[in-house]
Amino acid sequence: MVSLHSSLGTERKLVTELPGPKSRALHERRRTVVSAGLSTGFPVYIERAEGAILEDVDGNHLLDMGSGIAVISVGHAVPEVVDAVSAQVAAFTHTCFMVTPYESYVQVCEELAALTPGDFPKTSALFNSGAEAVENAVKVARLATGRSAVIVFDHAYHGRTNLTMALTAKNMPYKDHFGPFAPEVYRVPMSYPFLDGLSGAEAAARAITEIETQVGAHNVAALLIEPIQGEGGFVVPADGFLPALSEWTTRNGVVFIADEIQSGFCRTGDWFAVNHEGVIPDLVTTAKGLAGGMPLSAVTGRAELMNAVHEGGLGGTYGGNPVAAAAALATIRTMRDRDLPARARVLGETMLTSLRSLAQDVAIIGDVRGRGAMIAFELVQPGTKIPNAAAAKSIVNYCNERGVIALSCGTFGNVIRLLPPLVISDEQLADAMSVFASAVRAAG
Ligand code: PLZ
Repeated sequence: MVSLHSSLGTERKLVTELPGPKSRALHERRRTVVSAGLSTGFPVYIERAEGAILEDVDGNHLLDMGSGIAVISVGHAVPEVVDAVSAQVAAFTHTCFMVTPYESYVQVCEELAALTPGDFPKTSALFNSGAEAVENAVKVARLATGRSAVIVFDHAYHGRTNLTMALTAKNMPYKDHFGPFAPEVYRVPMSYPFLDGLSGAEAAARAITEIETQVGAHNVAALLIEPIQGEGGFVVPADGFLPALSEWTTRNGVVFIADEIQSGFCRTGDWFAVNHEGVIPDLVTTAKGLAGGMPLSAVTGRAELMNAVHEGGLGGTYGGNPVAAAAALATIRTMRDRDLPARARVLGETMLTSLRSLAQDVAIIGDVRGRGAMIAFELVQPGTKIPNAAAAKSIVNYCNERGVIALSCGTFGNVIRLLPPLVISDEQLADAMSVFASAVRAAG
């Protein structure tokens, strides 16, 4: 039984090699009962966590630089969320909002309406996973416009369900042999400044020309985009790209859907990544950071679109579950009280400064980019832009084996992303950055 009261401390601390003997035994046990279709970034089995520290079953304390893929922005086991969730579990865990509703669902929707950009009436519907939110945003856009085509981008990631696999760009591991995929999905080029060298306006014109010539604006229900791409490689589009697309959608009656599932909720130093360029989406999908680790997602947007759906057209057994809703309310309160957007900006400056100085000494870092606490570096063959996935793999392994949980991403698997909990301390971040630096030097 895990003690709920003793603190884990704040430092990385290794007491066995990683993975330790108990983790190795668990990993062996899993083989007989867990589908081989699930990958494992690093097979250390976790027993407890606090702030930015993970404690594994062997008693090692690891520093979390991935936040469970951008979920634990408020930190692990933060008291505000623990208390809210515990109280809600004791009160009631489920009724189904479609059967007998409860206030916390309404409160989450009030928060979403207030926090998402745009000064107009907004309504929301709550779901469980990011993929489910994206699917529902597309349902709403199709119904509201009476059109069927959906525009997505190179390097996009939107989920693993049938429709969202179609929306996702990368074949392996997400799509291979899982087709046939949903129709009426059209992919156009993304703005990827490091690789295409185009301005935002040029990249937008390239995408818009493809849409108009290959699909026809009047057939397009929605344009769906991650304002900063996540799985695809932390691709930050050139300035002006998102505003130009947004303006084009408005002119053509196309629903602009911002997928803020990875970039939203303070991650980029603002509540949403679109805020940096003043872009106002018609619909926003959120999940991950929204509920401090509980499964919750949302579609939020213009009331006239969201309310165009016939009664009963949106829903699900668990969507907006009361425990997840309580977690979201506590998470949002914590983000506000601790001004986590500001903290994300500070963390981002520290990470960028450290990575940029490293990039001057090593030839394998081709690009350093990101915003707020969503930072990445892209690894290349020295002197070229040819992807270097082997270097990324060796950097991730080096960090993991030293107790710093690191994640890669990118269509070519050659990008390392840094996604610390926003409550990580300066000392913890300095420790993590020094391990990343040694890892890069070893790989270079
Ligand atoms: N949209 C922008 O980042 C989830 C995927 C991990 P779900 N990203 C992590 C994996 O390999 O499955 C994501 C995202 C963006 C949608 C999703 C999908 O969110 O909660 O995983 O369904």
